[in-house]
Amino acid sequence: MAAVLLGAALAACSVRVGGPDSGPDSGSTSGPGPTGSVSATPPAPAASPSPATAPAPGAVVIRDFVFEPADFTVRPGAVVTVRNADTVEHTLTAQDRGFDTGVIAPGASATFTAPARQGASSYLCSLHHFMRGILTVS
Ligand SMILES: [Cu+2]
Repeated sequence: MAAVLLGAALAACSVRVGGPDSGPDSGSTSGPGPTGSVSATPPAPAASPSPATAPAPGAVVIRDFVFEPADFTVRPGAVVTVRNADTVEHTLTAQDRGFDTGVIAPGASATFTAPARQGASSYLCSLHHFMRGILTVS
């Protein structure tokens, strides 16, 4: 550690970036060395992807007879996960039957494949027709 600090201090001194307190030039630096203007900062690690704690885009949760979110957008042909967080069975079914999760048991999840064509599709729960939403493929 001390060698690293000394090397950094010497390098800073050689390029004349060091501050006025560059310390003695001998190798007997006692105590904390010069702290100012150490340009040898370690390279920052590559940006790591943030952990996906929130529901990923394309994930739908059914709760209290409501699709959350009811209106959402996915890529063409995306596989969308639907989780039933309710206490009764639900489905997520396109009105034109272009996609359908089938019956999802309480606490279970299912997937469907979004249409390959861009556009908006109305969907509902085939068991509770008042549950509605719009899937947009874009
Ligand atoms: Cu339902």
